[in-house]
Amino acid sequence: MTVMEQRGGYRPAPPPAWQPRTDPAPLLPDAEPYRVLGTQAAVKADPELLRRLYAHVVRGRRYNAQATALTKQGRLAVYPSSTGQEASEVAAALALEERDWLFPSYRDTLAAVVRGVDPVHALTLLRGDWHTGYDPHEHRVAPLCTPLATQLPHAVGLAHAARLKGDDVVALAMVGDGGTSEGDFHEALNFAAVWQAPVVFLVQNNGFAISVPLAKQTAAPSLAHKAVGYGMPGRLVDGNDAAAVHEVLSDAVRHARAGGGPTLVEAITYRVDAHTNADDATRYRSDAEVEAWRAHDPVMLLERELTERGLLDEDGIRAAREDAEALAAGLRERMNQDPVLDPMDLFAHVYAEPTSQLREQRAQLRAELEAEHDDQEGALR
Ligand SMILES: Cc1ncc(C[n+]2csc(CCOP(=O)(O)OP(=O)(O)O)c2C)c(N)n1
Repeated sequence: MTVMEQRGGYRPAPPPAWQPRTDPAPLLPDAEPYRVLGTQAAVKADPELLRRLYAHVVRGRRYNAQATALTKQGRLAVYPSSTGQEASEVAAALALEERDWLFPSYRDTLAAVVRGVDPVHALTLLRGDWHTGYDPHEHRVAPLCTPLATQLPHAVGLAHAARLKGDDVVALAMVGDGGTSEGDFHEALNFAAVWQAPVVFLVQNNGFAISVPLAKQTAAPSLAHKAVGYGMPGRLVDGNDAAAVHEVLSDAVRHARAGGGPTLVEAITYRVDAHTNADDATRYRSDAEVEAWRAHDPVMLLERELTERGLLDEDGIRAAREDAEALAAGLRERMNQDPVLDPMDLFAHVYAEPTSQLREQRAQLRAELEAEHDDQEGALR
C-alpha cells in the first residue's frame, strides 16, 4: 500500500507561493575590501580631497601619541588610541555635511575633533572631569559612547525622527567589531532597515575587542555580510585607505539622504596601539602581526600616493607635521592646567527633572561640602 493510500488519498493544498521579499544579491558585499590608494581608482580621486585627508591623518596620528603621553603623565585617566585607524576616523567625519550627525564610540575622538569639537573638550570624558565635555548640538556630535553599541539605536532614533520632521539629516554611527555582538547592534540595524532610516553604520573592524579576536566574536563570512539579514546593503572597504573609506561612506550617506535607507560599512583596519593605556597587547598578539599592519599604514599610504603623483613634496610634508606639532603643543599646554571643578556638577544634565534620590544625594553632598568648607575656615582661624 502506498503512503497516499494509507492516508486515504488526502492531498494537502500546496503552500501559497513564496519568494524572497527582496533580491539579496545587490545587498551582498564585494569579495574584497574596496581600495583606492595605489590602484587605478586613485587617478580619479580629487587631489584636494587627498591633501585634506592627509593633513587630518597626520594631525590624528600626533593627537593619538600626545593623548597617550598625557595618560603616562597622569593628566588623562585613560585613552583608547586610534593609531592605525586614522584613515577611517578622518574619512568618517569628512563624509558628512555640517547638518548631519555623528554618533561616535569612546575610540572615535579623532572623528569628533575633525568635525570641529575642541581637542581638549573631546578628552574631558576620558579625563573623568565632567560629563561629555562638549555641547553635542554645537557640531552635531553625540557623546563619545562607552557602553558598547548603545550609540547605534540613538543614531537610528535621531535619523528616523529627522525624516518624520522632514529635516535633511543623515546620522553616521561608529562601532567596533566587538560591538556587533551586542543586542543594540541588532535592534538598531533592524529598526533602521524596517523604517528605511537615513543612517550609515560604520564598523571599524580592528581585529580585536580588547583581547578577543574576531574569530571568537563571529562565524559570519564578514561583518558586512550581516547587513543582508537586515535587508540593507553591506560594503567592505580597506579601512586604512582614507580615499576608499571616504568614497564608500560618501556613497552611503548620499544613498541615505536620497531616501534609500541604511547601509552597513565594514572597514578592515588594525589597532596598532594597545586597547587603552591600561592594556598590554603583547599578551594576546604577536609583534609580527603588528609589523605586517605597520607596512599598510594609513599615513604612509596617503603620503606615497600624493608624492608619487607630485601632489606633495618635502615642504608639504614638513608643513603637515608642523601643524600636527602645534596641535600637540596646544593639547599639552591646556591639559597641564588644573581644571576648576564643582563637585555639584555631578548632578547636572543627568535628568531633565532630577529624581527624588538624586535630589537627596545632591543635598547630602552639598551639606558635606559646606561642612568641609567650615572645617577649613575653622582651621585657618
Ligand atoms: C555593554 C558593554 N559591555 C562591555 C564593555 C567593556 N568593553 C569596553 S571596550 C570593549 C571591547 C570593544 O571592542 P570593539 O567593539 O571591537 O571596539 P574597539 O575597542 O576595538 O574599538 C569591551 C568589551 C562595555 N564598555 N560596554
